[in-house]
Amino acid sequence: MITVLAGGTGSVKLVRGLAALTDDMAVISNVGDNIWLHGLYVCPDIDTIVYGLAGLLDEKRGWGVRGDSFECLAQMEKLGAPSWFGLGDKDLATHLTRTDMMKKGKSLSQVTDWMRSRYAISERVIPATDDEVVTKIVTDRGRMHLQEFWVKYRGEPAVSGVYYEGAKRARANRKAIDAIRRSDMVIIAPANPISSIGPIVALAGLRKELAKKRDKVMAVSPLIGEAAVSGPAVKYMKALRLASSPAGVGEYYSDFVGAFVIAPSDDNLAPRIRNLGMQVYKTNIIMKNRDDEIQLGRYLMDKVVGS
Ligand code: FO1
Repeated sequence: MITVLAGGTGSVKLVRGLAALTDDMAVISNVGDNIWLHGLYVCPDIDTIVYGLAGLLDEKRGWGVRGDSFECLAQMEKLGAPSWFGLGDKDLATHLTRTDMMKKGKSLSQVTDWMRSRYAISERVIPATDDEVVTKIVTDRGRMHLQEFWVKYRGEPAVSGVYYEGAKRARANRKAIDAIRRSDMVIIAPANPISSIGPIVALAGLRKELAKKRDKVMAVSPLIGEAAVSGPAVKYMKALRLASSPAGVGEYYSDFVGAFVIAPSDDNLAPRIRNLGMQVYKTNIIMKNRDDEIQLGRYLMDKVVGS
């Protein structure tokens, strides 16, 4: 069995590649970018993974439902409601139903499991916690929700810190802990280390469980050289005084990751990463199409079988 720790846009490609190769996979999803908007609970990373596995994802944007319209949002704008977050009409059906179910007492895990069955996905998608953990960005325009920083302000403000509100008192999802325990291998997807993986490993119960099987935990670098494959990873890493390179990501992961996969062009960083007590593997980590996704998935799976 394989467990993947995942964010959204960057992670879904690898999750899809692995899903094509195994029937026994659990995905532990980040919840730090979940946001209450218009009275609805929106869970971007969970939805990106579910839509991706269901073949519904808008591949160009990397979020939302393919072919969606934005009539409701346009009408809300006319009514003077905040419209900075692009909620599509079909996507709204997910948020409406989820919020209704949660208000009637279902947990986020139960709702996510329901989504998986409605969208006919066999992989388990497990929110890292059922409690609320919110990724907040400290900027020169004040502290704000990650979505405000990234979408409303287009990632423009200067960043001096990142923290996970609620993470200390949140309980790690029991199912996520069980999945890690039962797995032959845990893979950390090439996601933003600070805003996608950070909120997951900020949960003490999960971090402890990963550290216990560190030699079976393998991370794929989200960076090649100094450039983030997607998103504002470099900006967050600089704020946390981490080197904005695969070596910086390695440092951030070093207490719970035993093997790190980097691009061949980052070979020069391999000794620094090995010094952190990690094995280093080099292969193509850019996934431009389905073949690349499966190829990287197979490469990672072979490492476990071969070990
Ligand atoms: N990202 C944007 O850049 N602009 C949007 O308007 C936007 C809307 C949106 C709606 C639903 C959803 O699930 C994701 C959405 N995202 C949007 C992506 C999201 O902001 C982030 O990329 C993720 O939270 C990071 O993983």
